[in-house]
Amino acid sequence: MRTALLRGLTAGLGLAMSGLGLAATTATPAQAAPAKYEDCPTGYFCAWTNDNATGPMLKVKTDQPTLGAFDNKIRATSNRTDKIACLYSEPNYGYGSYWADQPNGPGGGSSGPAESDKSSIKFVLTDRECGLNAYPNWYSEVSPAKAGFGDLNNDRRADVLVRDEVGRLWFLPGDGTGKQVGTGWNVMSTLTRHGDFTGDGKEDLLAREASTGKLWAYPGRGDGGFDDRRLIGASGWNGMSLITAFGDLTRDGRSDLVARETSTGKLWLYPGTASGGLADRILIGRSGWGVMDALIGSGDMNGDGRPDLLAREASTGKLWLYPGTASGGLADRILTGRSGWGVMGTFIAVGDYSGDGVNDLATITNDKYTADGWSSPGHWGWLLSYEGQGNGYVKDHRQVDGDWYRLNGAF
Ligand SMILES: [Ca+2]
Ligand SMILES: [Ca+2]
Ligand SMILES: [Ca+2]
Ligand SMILES: [Ca+2]
Repeated sequence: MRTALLRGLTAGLGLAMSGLGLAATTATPAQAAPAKYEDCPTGYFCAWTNDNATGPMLKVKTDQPTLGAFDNKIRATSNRTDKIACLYSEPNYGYGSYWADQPNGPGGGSSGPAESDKSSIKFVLTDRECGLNAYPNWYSEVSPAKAGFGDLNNDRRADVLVRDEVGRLWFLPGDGTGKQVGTGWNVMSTLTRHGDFTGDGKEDLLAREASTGKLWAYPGRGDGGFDDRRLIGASGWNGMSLITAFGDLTRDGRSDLVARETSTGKLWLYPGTASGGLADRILIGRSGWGVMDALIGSGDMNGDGRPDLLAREASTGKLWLYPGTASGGLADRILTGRSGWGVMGTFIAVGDYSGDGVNDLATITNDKYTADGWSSPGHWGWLLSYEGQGNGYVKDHRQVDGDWYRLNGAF
């Protein structure tokens, strides 16, 4: 089945505002597949010069910067590869418009005039890659001091990990580039990082495996990549609905973990230990945490040197700050974000990215967001910057980039 350029049809804003000016082409309804579509063998992308898979057939499985006799002649396609075929209106993958043609089953395909301006074909793993990099652009400034978290490669620049829709993990060092550091991460239902758990001074990644409820530590190598994982939680972690690496609340130099228990609404602290594991848990929130739908290990936000916890209240969209205390608990909360935080799909807490030494917050919007200057919601995938003020509050948001869409999380 052909899928229209989703961005162009449903959200267009991001690309339009970044000047690419995509025009969505009109989709034709799926048609019953005539037998000719079945001429396309498994592993190939096929195209025909006439509707309904008739006429001469193009059969390819590698990128085609030009289409020769098929240039501007394609009227029907069947994608029997296991990749998305990007069909561009210009040669060399240039476009005024493009289709992201999803893989078809045997005999599947689509046809119509919408295909007829296509001049090049590229095969990719995710929809994003028809028009963008697999990863979004992340920029950060050098911070005056090491923060101890949010910096996998220890260069004092806050970095971000992004998981794409096929489970590849990308390391974004903060200069707009990205490096692939893993595959297969879609088996994890939680990814979180905040500082060093293994004791080598390098930040690590923690992950909960969806099928087993096991909690794994992936020791950071100090370059954005990870060494072989270690089991730090043998079972039971599927009973937790929110898990976030938090920073060192117990003041022993090791990062700790907090988790909200689904059945009780209790908040537990799991202290990191000298051997790189987790000690017996400590109850730090007796009740009431069930109303929260996001926990964010933001680091110290109120300037007392102790890590703090941000939590979003689901029903109100309020953002609360729970200051970490000297005794390893949480003090009375303050309302740091009055309302409106319900439009955030993802929170990114990687410390100071603005370069002033004060920890910041970033978010990626969900489809309830209304972008500045627009009247109706639906602008998902915007990166918003909330610079910290150092007193527990953040500055007004800045709309940074509309191309943080079609990802499977940022950490
Ligand atoms: Ca860094
Ligand atoms: Ca480490
Ligand atoms: Ca604090
Ligand atoms: Ca800052």
